[in-house]
Amino acid sequence: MNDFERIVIIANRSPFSIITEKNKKTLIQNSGGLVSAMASLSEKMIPALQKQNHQIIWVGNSEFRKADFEALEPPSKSFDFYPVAIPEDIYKNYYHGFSNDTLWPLFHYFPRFSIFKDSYYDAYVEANRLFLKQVEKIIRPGDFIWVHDYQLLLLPQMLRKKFPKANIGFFLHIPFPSYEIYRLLNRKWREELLEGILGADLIGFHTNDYTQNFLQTVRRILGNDNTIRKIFTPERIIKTDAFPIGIDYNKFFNALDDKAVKIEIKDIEKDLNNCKLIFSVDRLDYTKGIMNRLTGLEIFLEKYPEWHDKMMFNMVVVPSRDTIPRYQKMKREIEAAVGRINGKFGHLGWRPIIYQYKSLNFEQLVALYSLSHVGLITPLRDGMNLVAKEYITCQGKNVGVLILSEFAGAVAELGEALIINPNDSNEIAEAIKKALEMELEEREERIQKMRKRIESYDIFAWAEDFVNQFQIIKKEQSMLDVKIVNNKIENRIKEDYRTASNRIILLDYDGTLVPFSRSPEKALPGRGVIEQLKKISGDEKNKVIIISGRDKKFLYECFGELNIILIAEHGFLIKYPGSEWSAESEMTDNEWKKNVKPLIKKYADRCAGSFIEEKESALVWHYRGSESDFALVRSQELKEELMEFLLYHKDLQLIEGNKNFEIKKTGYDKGTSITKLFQNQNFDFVLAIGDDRTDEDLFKALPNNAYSIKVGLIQSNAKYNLTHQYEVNDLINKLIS
Ligand code: GDG
Repeated sequence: MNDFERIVIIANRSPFSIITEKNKKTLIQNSGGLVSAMASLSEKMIPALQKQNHQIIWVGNSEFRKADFEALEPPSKSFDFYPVAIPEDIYKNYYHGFSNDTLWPLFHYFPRFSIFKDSYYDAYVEANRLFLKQVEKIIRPGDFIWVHDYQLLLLPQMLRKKFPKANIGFFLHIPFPSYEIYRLLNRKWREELLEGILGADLIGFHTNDYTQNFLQTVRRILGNDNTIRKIFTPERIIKTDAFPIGIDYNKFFNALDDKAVKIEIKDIEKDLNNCKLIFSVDRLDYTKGIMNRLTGLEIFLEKYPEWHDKMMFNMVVVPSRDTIPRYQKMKREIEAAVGRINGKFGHLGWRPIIYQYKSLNFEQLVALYSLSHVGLITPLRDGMNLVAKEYITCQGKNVGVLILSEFAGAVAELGEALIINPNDSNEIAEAIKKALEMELEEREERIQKMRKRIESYDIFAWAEDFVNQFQIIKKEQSMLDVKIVNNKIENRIKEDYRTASNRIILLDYDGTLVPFSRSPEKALPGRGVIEQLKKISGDEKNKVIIISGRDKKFLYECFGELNIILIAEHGFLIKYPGSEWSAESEMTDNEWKKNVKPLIKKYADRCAGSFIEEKESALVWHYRGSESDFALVRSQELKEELMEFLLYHKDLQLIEGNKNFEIKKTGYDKGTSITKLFQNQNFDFVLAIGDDRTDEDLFKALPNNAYSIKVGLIQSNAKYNLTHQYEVNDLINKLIS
């Protein structure tokens, strides 16, 4: 973490609450996944940070002011806390509303619970703005800003707009759902939320599945492609990755030797009456599968009466959001089910379920983890589930068995648990029996394997991994920064242009002179482009060339009237002003098209929105107009078939363009076609601009003094990059003005 001056954590939750007891105010540390994780992290980091003069700053929501917190003794010196005050009416719609009644159910695959209300979203935007206002006052250059969770999805982009160079990481603690679920959000919201997240440089999720869901959703909603989990926006490369959050392993493991924990263990043991203990603890929430767990237990008790009097299920439900009617209803249902099951199977000396609606202190929690023979964790969806990891870590002499839902993110790392589908009550019942009856040797083996993993990727390794990956992506971004045409480079180009007397300017068409369009015939040069081309080609010191993959008809219709050299079909055809078209190489054999066309046609027919373009020298399959994911699959299939075909046709080549595949003869390209132009010519200013892969041949063929510019932030043979297509027109205008 050495490269950053300070870490600024931004999360809705504040690490502390102020409570008043007997007229005395005290500061307590809040519970919950994120606060536990970050508190452990900062506690471990504090000595090092202080030595290096570094700090952890936490910005979170609270109704109290900073001075109120400073007046009280903090439970830990982990954080320098800056509260964000959110007026009550906004908070209600932002937190209980959009965060917990729209996003939370939707992201946990409960779309029917999601409420879509404009007033919720408006408050969400406002609350994110209030966070921005507080952060603005605190941050300094060099800070690492780490935004957390679903309450602040808009904040990364808000920060980016104000501080384009800021170091911004984002981590989502809940699942990122599939595209089909995410798209249920109103169009405006779903776009703005994704753009909000994309303000970060590094975006972390718990699992690879959530990462893939996010990448697919971004591609389908915003149209940004990705490769190896990197998203390319015009401005930046953004990295996404899986960082399965860990726990403070040593804190839990060492607690087993803690005196207070041992006392708790003795106390609980007394109450167990030699029964085997099944344990669960979770916040009151419909995602946690509490009712499913009870149904599974009921079946177990029905099917296996031999276990009556020999087991006990201690189910701790931690109060949460219980002012919301849905949660109140769920609580009543849970309590009714517990009463019914106890009534059905229990007797004076034994009840199968010990239900507690309260939170436990740390010692009680560890004691229960360590004493229980079975940890029963059955969420219907859970981002990660730290309880599962804590349970494994705290296995003492009993060596328990973890039963874990396949819908918890933790399952990706805890494959040795008994994995169940929480919707399958019979499976839960069987898993309980299996767990209770499992031999010690097998239990030990399973626990050891999982424990090792939890130990080596603990909360600190998680944070370090995130920060390391952050530094890597920042380096990658800065390598591109160096190449972006900034003011200094632009002035140099302008100055060299001004003083030169024999200039050559080579311009690609689609994606360079004009933006892409869904149908190529609609991507026509506007009046502005024609005017600037007229001007630049009207200067007798200039030789202007449009070098494109387009066919000769299109180029002639657009530019035939201008004093411009036209190169069509990626260098196959060339036309000087006032002359006819001539082919760069002989194209006597067009037989190959007869074989390739039916092959491509098959894919054009099977992929709605795609079509074939036939050029003199080439066949092109365009799929920009198709649904992107489907087209990706079809394009990979077509590629495979074409590659096989090309194995036997060495005179042909496949060019993967921007949303198109082109099959053409080998032996000429944009590079070869311009070599003639440079023969016996001594240009004192060379400028070439292009965005496509075919422009790479052009860039390679240029003399050393050339200014070659790639449009888009992609690695290239060009010397420089421009971020957006419209900047090409701006640059040309600057040269001619
Ligand atoms: C969100 C995501 C993700 C619970 N009851 C007591 C208590 N706890 C502590 C546990 C654990 C934490 O709270 C709960 O963490 P979870 O991960 O199970 O669940 P969420 O609060 O929903 O957290 C979740 C997490 O963020 C981290 O990214 O894993 O998927 O939903 O640490 O020990 N602690 C004490 N008494 C209790 O009664 N002392």
